[in-house]
Amino acid sequence: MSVQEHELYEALGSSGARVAAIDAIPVALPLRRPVEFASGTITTADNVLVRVHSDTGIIGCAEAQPRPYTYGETQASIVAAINRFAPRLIGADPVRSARNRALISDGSSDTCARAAVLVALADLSARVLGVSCADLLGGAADDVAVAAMVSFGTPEQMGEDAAQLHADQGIEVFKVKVGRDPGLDIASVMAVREAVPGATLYVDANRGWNLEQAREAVPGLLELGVQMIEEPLDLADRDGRVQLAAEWPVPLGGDESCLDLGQVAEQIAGPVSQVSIKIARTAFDEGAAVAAYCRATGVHAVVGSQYEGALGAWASIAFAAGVRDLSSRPAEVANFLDLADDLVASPVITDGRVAVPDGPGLGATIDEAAVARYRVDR
Ligand code: MUC
Ligand code: MG
Repeated sequence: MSVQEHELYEALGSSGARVAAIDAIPVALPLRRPVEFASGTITTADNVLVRVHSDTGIIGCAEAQPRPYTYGETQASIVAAINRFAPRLIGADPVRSARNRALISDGSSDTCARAAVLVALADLSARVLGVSCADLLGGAADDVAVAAMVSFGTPEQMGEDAAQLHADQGIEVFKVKVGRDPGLDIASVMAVREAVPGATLYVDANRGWNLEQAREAVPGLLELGVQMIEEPLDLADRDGRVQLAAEWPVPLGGDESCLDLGQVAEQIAGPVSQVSIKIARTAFDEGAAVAAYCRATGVHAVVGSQYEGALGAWASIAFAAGVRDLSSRPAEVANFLDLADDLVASPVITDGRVAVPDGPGLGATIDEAAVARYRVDR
Protein backbone atom coordinates (compact mmCIF):
# COMPACT_ATOMS: atom_id res chain seq x y z
CA MET A 1 0.00 0.00 0.00
CA SER A 2 1.43 3.42 -0.96
CA VAL A 3 1.56 6.27 1.58
CA GLN A 4 -1.35 7.97 -0.24
CA GLU A 5 -3.36 4.77 -0.29
CA HIS A 6 -2.67 4.24 3.39
CA GLU A 7 -3.83 7.78 4.18
CA LEU A 8 -6.99 7.21 2.16
CA TYR A 9 -7.56 3.92 3.98
CA GLU A 10 -7.11 5.61 7.35
CA ALA A 11 -9.42 8.45 6.35
CA LEU A 12 -12.19 6.41 4.85
CA GLY A 13 -12.01 3.02 6.54
CA SER A 14 -11.15 -0.20 4.81
CA SER A 15 -13.91 -0.22 2.21
CA GLY A 16 -14.13 3.50 1.53
CA ALA A 17 -17.90 3.44 2.10
CA ARG A 18 -19.73 4.69 5.16
CA VAL A 19 -23.26 4.05 6.36
CA ALA A 20 -25.37 7.13 5.65
CA ALA A 21 -28.92 6.03 6.53
CA ILE A 22 -30.95 2.93 7.41
CA ASP A 23 -34.59 2.36 6.49
CA ALA A 24 -36.88 -0.18 8.16
CA ILE A 25 -39.97 -0.54 5.99
CA PRO A 26 -42.83 -2.77 7.19
CA VAL A 27 -44.56 -4.58 4.35
CA ALA A 28 -47.50 -6.97 4.04
CA LEU A 29 -46.84 -9.40 1.21
CA PRO A 30 -49.64 -11.68 0.03
CA LEU A 31 -49.34 -15.45 0.45
CA ARG A 32 -50.79 -17.96 -1.98
CA ARG A 33 -52.52 -19.48 1.05
CA PRO A 34 -51.88 -19.37 4.81
CA VAL A 35 -49.08 -21.61 6.09
CA GLU A 36 -49.53 -23.42 9.36
CA PHE A 37 -47.26 -25.40 11.68
CA ALA A 38 -47.47 -26.50 15.32
CA SER A 39 -46.29 -23.21 16.83
CA GLY A 40 -48.13 -20.75 14.59
CA THR A 41 -49.86 -19.70 11.38
CA ILE A 42 -48.73 -17.11 8.83
CA THR A 43 -51.51 -15.48 6.84
CA THR A 44 -49.57 -12.53 5.39
CA ALA A 45 -45.81 -12.11 5.08
CA ASP A 46 -45.59 -9.14 7.45
CA ASN A 47 -41.90 -8.70 6.85
CA VAL A 48 -39.59 -5.73 7.32
CA LEU A 49 -37.40 -4.55 4.45
CA VAL A 50 -34.10 -3.17 5.70
CA ARG A 51 -32.11 -0.87 3.45
CA VAL A 52 -28.69 0.43 4.42
CA HIS A 53 -27.68 3.44 2.32
CA SER A 54 -24.01 4.34 2.01
CA ASP A 55 -22.42 7.65 1.17
CA THR A 56 -21.28 6.10 -2.12
CA GLY A 57 -24.89 5.63 -3.23
CA ILE A 58 -24.58 1.85 -3.00
CA ILE A 59 -27.39 0.26 -0.96
CA GLY A 60 -27.52 -3.04 0.91
CA CYS A 61 -30.80 -4.85 1.66
CA ALA A 62 -32.19 -7.62 3.80
CA GLU A 63 -35.51 -8.91 5.09
CA ALA A 64 -36.68 -9.62 8.64
CA GLN A 65 -39.62 -11.94 9.31
CA PRO A 66 -41.44 -11.49 12.65
CA ARG A 67 -41.97 -14.81 14.43
CA PRO A 68 -43.51 -13.85 17.79
CA TYR A 69 -43.91 -17.49 18.89
CA THR A 70 -40.17 -18.10 18.49
CA TYR A 71 -38.42 -14.82 19.29
CA GLY A 72 -41.13 -12.62 20.77
CA GLU A 73 -40.55 -10.03 18.04
CA THR A 74 -43.39 -8.39 16.11
CA GLN A 75 -43.23 -6.35 12.92
CA ALA A 76 -43.59 -3.18 15.04
CA SER A 77 -40.85 -4.23 17.48
CA ILE A 78 -38.49 -5.04 14.60
CA VAL A 79 -39.04 -1.61 13.01
CA ALA A 80 -38.57 0.08 16.40
CA ALA A 81 -35.35 -1.87 17.13
CA ILE A 82 -33.84 -1.06 13.73
CA ASN A 83 -34.68 2.62 14.18
CA ARG A 84 -32.97 2.43 17.58
CA PHE A 85 -29.86 0.76 16.11
CA ALA A 86 -29.59 3.08 13.11
CA PRO A 87 -27.97 6.17 14.71
CA ARG A 88 -25.19 3.97 16.17
CA LEU A 89 -24.25 2.79 12.69
CA ILE A 90 -24.23 6.11 10.87
CA GLY A 91 -20.66 6.70 9.67
CA ALA A 92 -19.67 3.05 10.23
CA ASP A 93 -17.70 1.10 7.65
CA PRO A 94 -20.05 -1.70 6.47
CA VAL A 95 -17.24 -4.27 6.13
CA ARG A 96 -16.37 -4.12 9.83
CA SER A 97 -18.91 -6.74 10.76
CA ALA A 98 -17.57 -7.50 14.24
CA ARG A 99 -17.50 -3.84 15.17
CA ASN A 100 -20.94 -3.28 13.70
CA ARG A 101 -22.43 -6.21 15.61
CA ALA A 102 -20.90 -4.83 18.80
CA LEU A 103 -22.46 -1.42 18.10
CA ILE A 104 -25.96 -2.91 18.00
CA SER A 105 -25.56 -5.61 20.66
CA ASP A 106 -27.12 -3.88 23.62
CA GLY A 107 -28.41 -6.88 25.52
CA SER A 108 -31.85 -6.59 23.94
CA SER A 109 -33.44 -9.70 22.47
CA ASP A 110 -34.15 -8.15 19.06
CA THR A 111 -32.76 -11.24 17.37
CA CYS A 112 -34.24 -10.93 13.88
CA ALA A 113 -34.03 -7.12 13.78
CA ARG A 114 -30.31 -7.26 14.54
CA ALA A 115 -29.67 -10.08 12.06
CA ALA A 116 -31.48 -8.25 9.25
CA VAL A 117 -29.36 -5.12 9.78
CA LEU A 118 -26.18 -7.22 9.75
CA VAL A 119 -27.22 -9.06 6.57
CA ALA A 120 -28.04 -5.73 4.87
CA LEU A 121 -24.58 -4.48 5.91
CA ALA A 122 -23.05 -7.65 4.45
CA ASP A 123 -24.97 -7.11 1.19
CA LEU A 124 -23.70 -3.53 1.12
CA SER A 125 -20.12 -4.62 1.90
CA ALA A 126 -20.09 -7.20 -0.87
CA ARG A 127 -21.51 -4.69 -3.35
CA VAL A 128 -18.88 -2.11 -2.37
CA LEU A 129 -16.19 -4.75 -2.88
CA GLY A 130 -17.80 -5.97 -6.13
CA VAL A 131 -18.16 -9.62 -5.06
CA SER A 132 -21.08 -11.86 -4.17
CA CYS A 133 -21.94 -12.54 -0.54
CA ALA A 134 -21.51 -16.25 -1.28
CA ASP A 135 -17.93 -15.66 -2.41
CA LEU A 136 -17.23 -13.41 0.54
CA LEU A 137 -18.40 -16.23 2.80
CA GLY A 138 -16.03 -18.69 1.21
CA GLY A 139 -17.46 -19.43 -2.22
CA ALA A 140 -17.67 -23.17 -1.59
CA ALA A 141 -20.18 -23.87 -4.38
CA ASP A 142 -22.06 -22.22 -7.23
CA ASP A 143 -25.35 -23.88 -6.38
CA VAL A 144 -27.02 -25.89 -3.62
CA ALA A 145 -29.69 -28.57 -3.28
CA VAL A 146 -33.05 -27.35 -1.98
CA ALA A 147 -35.18 -28.79 0.81
CA ALA A 148 -38.83 -27.68 1.00
CA MET A 149 -41.12 -27.49 3.99
CA VAL A 150 -44.53 -29.12 3.73
CA SER A 151 -46.84 -27.18 6.04
CA PHE A 152 -50.02 -28.43 7.73
CA GLY A 153 -52.99 -29.45 5.65
CA THR A 154 -54.94 -32.64 5.24
CA PRO A 155 -52.60 -35.54 4.47
CA GLU A 156 -53.97 -35.50 0.93
CA GLN A 157 -53.17 -31.79 0.56
CA MET A 158 -49.68 -32.27 2.00
CA GLY A 159 -49.02 -35.10 -0.45
CA GLU A 160 -50.21 -32.91 -3.31
CA ASP A 161 -47.98 -30.04 -2.16
CA ALA A 162 -44.93 -32.29 -2.16
CA ALA A 163 -45.86 -33.78 -5.53
CA GLN A 164 -46.16 -30.29 -7.00
CA LEU A 165 -42.80 -29.14 -5.59
CA HIS A 166 -41.28 -32.29 -7.05
CA ALA A 167 -42.93 -31.86 -10.45
CA ASP A 168 -42.32 -28.11 -10.79
CA GLN A 169 -38.97 -27.60 -9.06
CA GLY A 170 -37.53 -31.12 -8.97
CA ILE A 171 -37.32 -30.99 -5.16
CA GLU A 172 -36.63 -34.35 -3.53
CA VAL A 173 -35.98 -33.36 0.08
CA PHE A 174 -38.90 -32.43 2.33
CA LYS A 175 -39.27 -31.28 5.91
CA VAL A 176 -42.80 -32.31 6.82
CA LYS A 177 -44.49 -30.37 9.59
CA VAL A 178 -45.79 -32.60 12.39
CA GLY A 179 -46.68 -31.99 16.05
CA ARG A 180 -50.42 -32.48 15.78
CA ASP A 181 -52.08 -35.79 16.57
CA PRO A 182 -49.63 -38.71 16.14
CA GLY A 183 -52.04 -40.55 13.81
CA LEU A 184 -52.47 -37.45 11.66
CA ASP A 185 -48.71 -36.85 11.67
CA ILE A 186 -48.01 -40.39 10.44
CA ALA A 187 -50.73 -40.08 7.79
CA SER A 188 -49.23 -36.76 6.62
CA VAL A 189 -45.73 -38.17 6.23
CA MET A 190 -47.14 -41.29 4.57
CA ALA A 191 -48.93 -39.08 2.03
CA VAL A 192 -45.70 -37.24 1.23
CA ARG A 193 -43.81 -40.55 1.01
CA GLU A 194 -46.40 -41.91 -1.45
CA ALA A 195 -46.40 -38.68 -3.47
CA VAL A 196 -42.61 -38.69 -3.91
CA PRO A 197 -41.46 -42.24 -3.13
CA GLY A 198 -37.74 -41.55 -3.50
CA ALA A 199 -37.74 -38.41 -1.37
CA THR A 200 -35.48 -37.73 1.59
CA LEU A 201 -37.81 -36.94 4.50
CA TYR A 202 -37.39 -35.33 7.89
CA VAL A 203 -39.96 -33.81 10.22
CA ASP A 204 -40.41 -30.77 12.46
CA ALA A 205 -42.84 -30.83 15.39
CA ASN A 206 -42.18 -27.21 16.44
CA ARG A 207 -42.54 -28.33 20.10
CA GLY A 208 -46.10 -29.53 19.48
CA TRP A 209 -45.94 -32.99 21.06
CA ASN A 210 -45.79 -34.09 24.65
CA LEU A 211 -43.52 -37.01 25.54
CA GLU A 212 -46.27 -39.59 25.13
CA GLN A 213 -47.31 -38.25 21.70
CA ALA A 214 -43.70 -38.20 20.51
CA ARG A 215 -43.26 -41.81 21.57
CA GLU A 216 -46.49 -42.72 19.80
CA ALA A 217 -45.66 -40.94 16.55
CA VAL A 218 -41.99 -41.61 16.04
CA PRO A 219 -41.89 -45.41 15.37
CA GLY A 220 -44.32 -44.95 12.47
CA LEU A 221 -42.35 -41.99 11.16
CA LEU A 222 -39.13 -43.99 11.28
CA GLU A 223 -40.79 -46.77 9.29
CA LEU A 224 -41.51 -44.17 6.61
CA GLY A 225 -37.79 -43.36 6.45
CA VAL A 226 -37.75 -40.09 8.40
CA GLN A 227 -34.11 -39.13 8.92
CA MET A 228 -34.30 -36.40 11.55
CA ILE A 229 -36.84 -35.09 14.06
CA GLU A 230 -36.74 -31.38 14.84
CA GLU A 231 -37.90 -29.88 18.15
CA PRO A 232 -40.34 -32.58 19.34
CA LEU A 233 -41.17 -31.13 22.77
CA ASP A 234 -41.52 -27.96 24.76
CA LEU A 235 -37.96 -26.76 25.43
CA ALA A 236 -38.72 -26.68 29.15
CA ASP A 237 -39.05 -30.49 29.10
CA ARG A 238 -35.31 -30.99 29.29
CA ASP A 239 -35.46 -34.56 30.59
CA GLY A 240 -37.98 -35.56 27.95
CA ARG A 241 -35.79 -34.23 25.14
CA VAL A 242 -32.76 -36.07 26.52
CA GLN A 243 -34.74 -39.30 26.84
CA LEU A 244 -36.07 -39.09 23.29
CA ALA A 245 -32.64 -38.35 21.86
CA ALA A 246 -31.27 -41.43 23.62
CA GLU A 247 -34.13 -43.61 22.32
CA TRP A 248 -34.02 -42.50 18.69
CA PRO A 249 -31.74 -43.90 15.98
CA VAL A 250 -31.98 -40.55 14.13
CA PRO A 251 -30.88 -37.08 15.30
CA LEU A 252 -33.02 -34.81 17.42
CA GLY A 253 -32.73 -31.54 15.52
CA GLY A 254 -32.30 -28.20 17.27
CA ASP A 255 -34.03 -25.13 15.92
CA GLU A 256 -35.87 -23.00 18.50
CA SER A 257 -33.40 -24.31 21.10
CA CYS A 258 -30.41 -23.17 19.03
CA LEU A 259 -30.85 -19.44 18.50
CA ASP A 260 -27.19 -18.49 18.95
CA LEU A 261 -23.75 -20.02 19.45
CA GLY A 262 -24.13 -20.25 23.24
CA GLN A 263 -27.38 -22.17 22.97
CA VAL A 264 -25.95 -24.40 20.22
CA ALA A 265 -23.03 -25.36 22.49
CA GLU A 266 -25.42 -26.09 25.35
CA GLN A 267 -27.75 -28.17 23.17
CA ILE A 268 -24.96 -30.17 21.52
CA ALA A 269 -23.76 -31.06 25.00
CA GLY A 270 -27.35 -32.22 25.58
CA PRO A 271 -29.93 -33.80 23.26
CA VAL A 272 -29.26 -32.08 19.93
CA SER A 273 -27.22 -33.77 17.20
CA GLN A 274 -28.33 -31.74 14.17
CA VAL A 275 -28.54 -27.95 14.12
CA SER A 276 -30.66 -25.65 11.98
CA ILE A 277 -28.80 -22.44 11.15
CA LYS A 278 -31.12 -19.60 10.17
CA ILE A 279 -29.52 -16.51 8.73
CA ALA A 280 -32.63 -14.55 9.65
CA ARG A 281 -31.60 -14.89 13.29
CA THR A 282 -27.81 -15.30 13.25
CA ALA A 283 -26.79 -13.21 10.22
CA PHE A 284 -23.68 -14.47 8.44
CA ASP A 285 -21.09 -13.96 11.18
CA GLU A 286 -22.79 -15.88 13.98
CA GLY A 287 -24.08 -18.41 11.43
CA ALA A 288 -20.50 -19.11 10.35
CA ALA A 289 -19.46 -19.47 13.99
CA VAL A 290 -22.26 -22.00 14.55
CA ALA A 291 -21.26 -23.91 11.40
CA ALA A 292 -17.64 -24.05 12.60
CA TYR A 293 -18.69 -25.20 16.06
CA CYS A 294 -20.83 -27.94 14.53
CA ARG A 295 -17.91 -29.06 12.35
CA ALA A 296 -15.60 -29.15 15.36
CA THR A 297 -18.05 -31.25 17.34
CA GLY A 298 -19.00 -33.55 14.45
CA VAL A 299 -22.60 -32.35 14.42
CA HIS A 300 -24.56 -32.02 11.21
CA ALA A 301 -25.63 -28.41 10.51
CA VAL A 302 -28.12 -27.40 7.83
CA VAL A 303 -29.47 -24.08 6.59
CA GLY A 304 -32.97 -23.71 7.98
CA SER A 305 -35.90 -21.48 7.03
CA GLN A 306 -38.34 -19.32 8.92
CA TYR A 307 -40.62 -18.90 5.91
CA GLU A 308 -38.55 -16.21 4.24
CA GLY A 309 -39.61 -14.25 1.20
CA ALA A 310 -37.27 -14.11 -1.78
CA LEU A 311 -34.89 -11.57 -0.23
CA GLY A 312 -34.45 -13.73 2.86
CA ALA A 313 -34.03 -16.77 0.63
CA TRP A 314 -31.21 -15.05 -1.29
CA ALA A 315 -29.38 -14.55 2.00
CA SER A 316 -29.81 -18.21 2.96
CA ILE A 317 -28.66 -19.32 -0.50
CA ALA A 318 -25.53 -17.17 -0.25
CA PHE A 319 -24.72 -18.68 3.12
CA ALA A 320 -25.44 -22.26 2.10
CA ALA A 321 -23.34 -21.95 -1.06
CA GLY A 322 -20.56 -20.00 0.61
CA VAL A 323 -19.80 -22.22 3.60
CA ARG A 324 -17.97 -25.49 2.96
CA ASP A 325 -19.84 -27.88 5.24
CA LEU A 326 -23.23 -26.55 4.28
CA SER A 327 -22.85 -26.36 0.53
CA SER A 328 -23.16 -30.11 0.08
CA ARG A 329 -26.38 -30.41 2.12
CA PRO A 330 -29.94 -29.53 1.10
CA ALA A 331 -30.83 -26.06 2.36
CA GLU A 332 -34.36 -24.95 3.31
CA VAL A 333 -34.68 -22.07 0.87
CA ALA A 334 -37.98 -22.76 -0.92
CA ASN A 335 -40.52 -20.89 1.23
CA PHE A 336 -40.57 -17.84 -1.05
CA LEU A 337 -42.78 -20.12 -3.17
CA ASP A 338 -45.54 -19.58 -0.56
CA LEU A 339 -45.71 -15.87 -1.45
CA ALA A 340 -48.04 -14.63 -4.20
CA ASP A 341 -45.88 -11.55 -4.81
CA ASP A 342 -42.54 -10.31 -3.54
CA LEU A 343 -40.12 -7.38 -3.29
CA VAL A 344 -37.32 -8.92 -5.38
CA ALA A 345 -37.11 -11.43 -8.21
CA SER A 346 -37.42 -14.96 -6.85
CA PRO A 347 -34.72 -17.62 -7.02
CA VAL A 348 -35.30 -20.23 -9.72
CA ILE A 349 -35.19 -23.83 -8.51
CA THR A 350 -34.47 -26.36 -11.24
CA ASP A 351 -33.89 -30.08 -10.77
CA GLY A 352 -34.03 -29.47 -7.03
CA ARG A 353 -31.13 -27.01 -7.04
CA VAL A 354 -30.72 -23.25 -6.89
CA ALA A 355 -27.76 -21.24 -8.15
CA VAL A 356 -26.00 -18.29 -6.55
CA PRO A 357 -26.82 -15.23 -8.66
CA ASP A 358 -24.13 -13.61 -10.80
CA GLY A 359 -24.37 -10.09 -9.38
CA PRO A 360 -22.55 -8.63 -6.37
CA GLY A 361 -23.90 -8.85 -2.83
CA LEU A 362 -26.96 -11.05 -2.38
CA GLY A 363 -27.72 -10.49 -6.06
CA ALA A 364 -31.25 -9.20 -5.42
CA THR A 365 -32.64 -5.98 -6.89
CA ILE A 366 -35.52 -4.33 -5.07
CA ASP A 367 -38.68 -3.74 -7.11
CA GLU A 368 -39.57 -0.21 -5.95
CA ALA A 369 -43.11 -0.48 -7.31
CA ALA A 370 -43.64 -3.57 -5.16
CA VAL A 371 -42.30 -1.75 -2.10
CA ALA A 372 -44.75 1.11 -2.75
CA ARG A 373 -47.57 -1.39 -3.24
CA TYR A 374 -46.99 -3.41 -0.09
CA ARG A 375 -45.53 -1.03 2.48
CA VAL A 376 -47.90 -0.48 5.37
CA ASP A 377 -46.33 2.63 6.89
CA ARG A 378 -47.83 5.11 4.41
C1 MUC B 1 -39.13 -24.22 11.32
O1 MUC B 1 -38.15 -24.83 10.94
O2 MUC B 1 -39.50 -24.33 12.47
C2 MUC B 1 -41.65 -22.08 11.67
C3 MUC B 1 -41.58 -20.91 12.36
C4 MUC B 1 -40.33 -20.37 12.16
O3 MUC B 1 -39.86 -19.34 12.62
O4 MUC B 1 -39.62 -21.18 11.36
C5 MUC B 1 -40.48 -22.16 10.89
C6 MUC B 1 -39.88 -23.35 10.34
MG1 MG C 1 -37.99 -25.88 12.93
